[in-house]
Amino acid sequence: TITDATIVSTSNDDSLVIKDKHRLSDDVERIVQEHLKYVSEDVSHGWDLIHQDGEMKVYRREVEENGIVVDPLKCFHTIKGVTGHELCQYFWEFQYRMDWETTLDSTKIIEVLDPDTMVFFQVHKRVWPAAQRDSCFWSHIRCISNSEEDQPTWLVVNYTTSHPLAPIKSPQVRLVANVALICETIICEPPLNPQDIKRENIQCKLTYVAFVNPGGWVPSAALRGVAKREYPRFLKRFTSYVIEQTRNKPILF
Ligand code: H15
Repeated sequence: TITDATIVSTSNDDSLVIKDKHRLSDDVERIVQEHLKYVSEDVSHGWDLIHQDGEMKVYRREVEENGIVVDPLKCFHTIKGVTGHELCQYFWEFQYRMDWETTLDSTKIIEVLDPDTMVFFQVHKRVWPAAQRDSCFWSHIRCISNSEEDQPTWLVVNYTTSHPLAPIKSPQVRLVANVALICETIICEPPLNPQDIKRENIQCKLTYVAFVNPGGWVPSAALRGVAKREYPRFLKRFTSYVIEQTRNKPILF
């Protein structure tokens, strides 16, 4: 029976999926919908292009809250030879994280809320002249079918939450974040038979957005310098990693 405690959605192959709700389901739903709305807002007003390298563009808006830098960040990239499902899977799955992350000392799963939603506790590398940071966030992966013909949109959202298994222990400071990776697969010059699609026929349009509050004062120039260096570095390293990992594997649509 389908009750208020279940969520009905469609999976990648359009079959119905029924999931039990959990204590954070409503939050997850709200934040996912916010990102889907926000992703198509353009960056022509108020955003500075802070880095460009080929297809990769990194924009930021300078914003401070009580003297703390909380600059929203929006990155666009197009990656040849991989799908949105593949990018999102490698970004979301715990087992690959330390292969591509260079800004972490550790990561662990502290709760599994449903097969697509985990709570992580991470300790970040101390990268600027300030106390070390940690983070606790739910991480959710989702496939959204737009129409019968189009490839689905895949996304991962990481959103700060509190958790009894992750108390804040000073002097460590907690980062507050709302981050999304949103991916759309494009089939170029599609062969007549879909079975014949090769990696050279696919590319993926990626949007990565991050709202990160450092959780305490950090010198503005230092923080902005770190962000300007580290986000492009992350995008480059992460996407190269996925290309490398998937090269000789069957395409995961
Ligand atoms: O998104 C990235 N990494 C994921 C998976 O590890 C976690 C991230 C997150 C960050 C903070 C809190 C919660 C979740 O979504 C890639 C992150 C690249 C980080 C580039 C570093 C920018 C440094 C300035 C921002 C503050 C520090 C954030 C690490």
